[in-house]
Amino acid sequence: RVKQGFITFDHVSFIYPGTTKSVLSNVRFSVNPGERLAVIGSTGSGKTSLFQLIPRLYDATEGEIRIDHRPTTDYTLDNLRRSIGYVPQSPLLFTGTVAENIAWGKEHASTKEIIHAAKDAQIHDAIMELDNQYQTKVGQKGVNLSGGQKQRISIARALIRNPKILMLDDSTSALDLTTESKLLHAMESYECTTLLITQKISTAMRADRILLIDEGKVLAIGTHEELLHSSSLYQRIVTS
Ligand code: DCP
Ligand code: MG
Repeated sequence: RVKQGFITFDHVSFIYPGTTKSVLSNVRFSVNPGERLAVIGSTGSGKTSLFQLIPRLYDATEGEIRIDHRPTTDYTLDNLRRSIGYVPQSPLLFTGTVAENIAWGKEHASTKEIIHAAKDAQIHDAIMELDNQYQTKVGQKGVNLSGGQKQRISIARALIRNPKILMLDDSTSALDLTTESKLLHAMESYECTTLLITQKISTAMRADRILLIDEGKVLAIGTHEELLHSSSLYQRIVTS
């Protein structure tokens, strides 16, 4: 099958509705089908905002975003979002069981698929330690889970839909290095285009390429080696 998930940002600028500050300015880059791109940049640089434009949680103020050569505005929102597995920076679980939270958004998910996604997301073992395992109630009225556990349930929720594009917003920040490594390895079998925002250079280095953004502008995109040679900010981040 032809790999899908080609993403293009074509001169994209963005201002939040009702504000005047330009959060993204003239952003342009492409991500190849099946490529893994790490997005790095300091706090407030616009990483989450950039992510939110892809499933059209907001629309670009100027420019165009295309997926597989079609503007995102040409897709129905339903079709667009169905093809994207988006794990937000602070994922929300709804009141329901762990299994329901993982299966959310996928019709007729089988127990086997739920467990498979949970294993890949490195959350299966923790679920098995809960009182009622996959039937444990979570969300506002359920057991308290750690931020990292919620992130991994949210990752399982994204993986189970076998998305064309997988987007992780700082989703591995709470994980220890071994668990993160296992997760990134498991994700490789999904063949989706992956965008991951991370604070950790060691994580970014595992991607095919790195996008460095600063104050809403793309400063550099390339491999770790390329950025070391081309970007003084990147050099500073790596050596700090
Ligand atoms: N912003 C805004 N309105 C919102 C969200 C953000 O005006 N609803 C502003 C705050 C920042 C800028 O947009 O000045 C970029 O915010 P992002 O959340 O996109 O920044 P990051 O994701 O890069 O920051 P962090 O690393 O802290 O998550
Ligand atoms: Mg953010």
